[in-house]
Amino acid sequence: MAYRWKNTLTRADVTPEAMWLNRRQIIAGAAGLGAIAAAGAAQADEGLEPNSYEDITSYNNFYEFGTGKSDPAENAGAMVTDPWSIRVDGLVDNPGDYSLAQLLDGLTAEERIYRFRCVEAWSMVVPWNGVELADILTKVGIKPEAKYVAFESLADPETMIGVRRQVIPFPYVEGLRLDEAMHPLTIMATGLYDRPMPNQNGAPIRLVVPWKYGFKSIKSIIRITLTEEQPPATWNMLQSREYGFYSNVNPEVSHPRWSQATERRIGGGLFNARQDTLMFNGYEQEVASLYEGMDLRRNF
Ligand SMILES: Nc1nc2c(c(=O)[nH]1)N[C@H]1C(S)=C(S)[C@@H](COP(=O)(O)O)O[C@H]1N2
Ligand SMILES: [Mo]
Repeated sequence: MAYRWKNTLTRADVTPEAMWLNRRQIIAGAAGLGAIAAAGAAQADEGLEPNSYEDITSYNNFYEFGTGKSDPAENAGAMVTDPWSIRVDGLVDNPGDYSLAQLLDGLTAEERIYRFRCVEAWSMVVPWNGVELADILTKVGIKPEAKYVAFESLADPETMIGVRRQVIPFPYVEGLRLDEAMHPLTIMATGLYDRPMPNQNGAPIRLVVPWKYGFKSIKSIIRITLTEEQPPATWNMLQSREYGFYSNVNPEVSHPRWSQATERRIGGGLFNARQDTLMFNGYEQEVASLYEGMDLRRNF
């Protein structure tokens, strides 16, 4: 795939956080002081070099289409993503079945270049396009009792070979605490590289939570529910000893079967040395305060 950036990539392009943090700061006033520091940190970043479109769309986890890394690219073409309807229910003011266009109406997608770290210890850098989940949630109206957000993926045996074979229980479900869901880094992505989201990456809309292991970033979402109780999450249900509800990227907390201290950057080439995994995947300044007072070994 020969897709290239339309423009030359500058340092400003690879630090979009700086821009939105600035915007938020203006809106949030004093609450944004930490955000300014975070924007500074983002600018001092190594200058994130996005993986190629080919890497991002050919090496995937999407068990609805099989467990192999190339299965989603091979099989996800069968999924019908238009029309697409999303049920919004639970502790919201405006529940209902929304078309994708209705849900996104009035919101403008922006680019976010994020590190993406799978619990399997590989990583990529992805130039997503999407909207902040907070903007969607604010639009549908959050009731004061809401404490969590639950998500559910499409599970269609007709078009999804992994669902037919029941490789794991479906539908795939995930959840976030409300403050995590409302964090400005958390987006609902509808595209990447300024193209519509490829099916294998979770078309037409998927969650991206860059400081958490990749499995939290649930794909092809058909339902969003605000709840008072912590919702179930697929990998946590399957192996709670290995996959916690929080699953924040943490180089100091090993998976029971492997270290999380380093990672392999996909597309790094033959001589690509493993690189150090960063606390909260490099977003520590932005998100650490969400977990103040929590034991990150117990709440892994
Ligand atoms: N519905 C659904 N969402 C999912 C998965 C899945 O199997 N089904 N896999 C997760 C895992 S383990 C990872 S690492 C990421 C992979 O996203 P990518 O293929 O866009 O890199 O999607 C996550 N979201
Ligand atoms: Mo993953």
